[in-house]
Amino acid sequence: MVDVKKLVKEIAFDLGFDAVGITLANDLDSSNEHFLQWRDSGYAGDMGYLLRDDPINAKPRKILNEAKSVISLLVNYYSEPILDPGCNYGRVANYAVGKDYHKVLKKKIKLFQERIKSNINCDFISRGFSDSVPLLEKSFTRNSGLGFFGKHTLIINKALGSYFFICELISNLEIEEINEEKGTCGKCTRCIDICPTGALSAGANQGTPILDARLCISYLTIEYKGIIPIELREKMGNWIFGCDLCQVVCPYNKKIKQTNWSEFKPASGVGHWLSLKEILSIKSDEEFHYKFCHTSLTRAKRKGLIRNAAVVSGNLLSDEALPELLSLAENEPDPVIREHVLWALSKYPNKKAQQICSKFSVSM
Ligand code: B12
Ligand code: SF4
Ligand code: SF4
Repeated sequence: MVDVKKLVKEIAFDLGFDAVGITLANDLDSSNEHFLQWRDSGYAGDMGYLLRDDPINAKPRKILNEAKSVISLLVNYYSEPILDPGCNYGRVANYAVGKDYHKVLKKKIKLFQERIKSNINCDFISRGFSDSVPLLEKSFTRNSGLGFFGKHTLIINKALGSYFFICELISNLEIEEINEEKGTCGKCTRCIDICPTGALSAGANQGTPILDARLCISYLTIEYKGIIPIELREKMGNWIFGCDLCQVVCPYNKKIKQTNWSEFKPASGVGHWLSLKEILSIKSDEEFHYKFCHTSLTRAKRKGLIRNAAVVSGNLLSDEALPELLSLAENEPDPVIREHVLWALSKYPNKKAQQICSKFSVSM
């Protein structure tokens, strides 16, 4: 008789996953309720996939009818950022410095499914994914014994910290649960205190942590497609894609190991810093696609990334970016890009920048 739990763990570690946990495929009613309250408060912004009428959320059997268990797999993506190269560069969040994790992990999960199937003598049915269906992945991960919710709303694992991706495998395997990992933030509030936009708060519901996505730099720079509210632009600082500040200050991330996954190392993707000048000079969607199609930056598209680069340039007063901003102000037809470019130029104490701003009636 095969020890399924042992087998699943062995295969997972053999494929390079950094941690594995198991929970039953039951509906998570209290998490679902919390989610619905959260989005009804408007905190989901305009992330359409979270606003559907009957979300999958906490119901694994909506994804796989025969579901008996949910296996959570963690993938450490952390790489130490090199020193800040200065005012001509925008910072990329750690999860996005290497290859696009959706693509890399999809292949890995498929291998995981195939290996389990070939090792057990029963019908094995499963669905696997990472961040591609609207299931409350963090709640299932917490229940599978892999960590606890930190006040930054991410899952913290005592060995890995919080810089990891979560993958889920929902299947008809009947496996015993792994006990919940106990842990807590205690009195610490560093992430709430450091967040430049005030996106984090200890919610009213038993102190359940709340993130207002509309204020989160990660949402604004990756998911949000429109005009970034003026009062939030300076608070973005040098973040051009995503934000890690609430993780950088977390004591659970102080002694973590760098990733073993070559795909997620900076050399496989764009790295931790992007030249503002290079981003602002991308002329077409094709050029953008050619440069970034293997990375997570595709989510922002050319328009979003140039918009973000303009804001960061205005915040850092990048000298290298100035000629590109001037050229965009004269020639770029997209109204969202133009709005942010003119805002950035209004920050420069430079004659040409001021002339362009008065030409387009922007107050300095
Ligand atoms: C939408 C989304 C975002 C949004 C909103 C984030 C958020 N915190 O909700 C934005 C764009 C802002 C975002 C940002 C980031 N994201 Co994101 N995101 C998601 C996504 C797709 C859905 C999350 C969701 O449903 N949010 C809605 C809220 C209400 O749900 P929740 O956070 O799970 O809240 C639960 C808890 O509050 C819990 N709970 C906790 N305590 C208690 C106590 C009680 C009593 C109760 C009842 C409930 C409860 O109940 C709620 C419901 O489950 C998930 C993937 C997925 N399918 O799950 C990735 C995911 C959460 N993101 C991830 C990452 C890596 C990031 C970033 C770090 C990327 C970056 N560097 O820029 C940032 C981190 C920002 C932050 N501090 O959270 C990882 C997190 C891994 C981890 N360690 O936890 C995930 C899991 C993707 C993945 N598969 O790896 N993200
Ligand atoms: S990712 Fe940045 S903006 Fe979002 S909650 Fe964390 S510190 Fe705040
Ligand atoms: S910084 Fe402190 S409060 Fe925030 S998640 Fe880490 S331990 Fe918890």
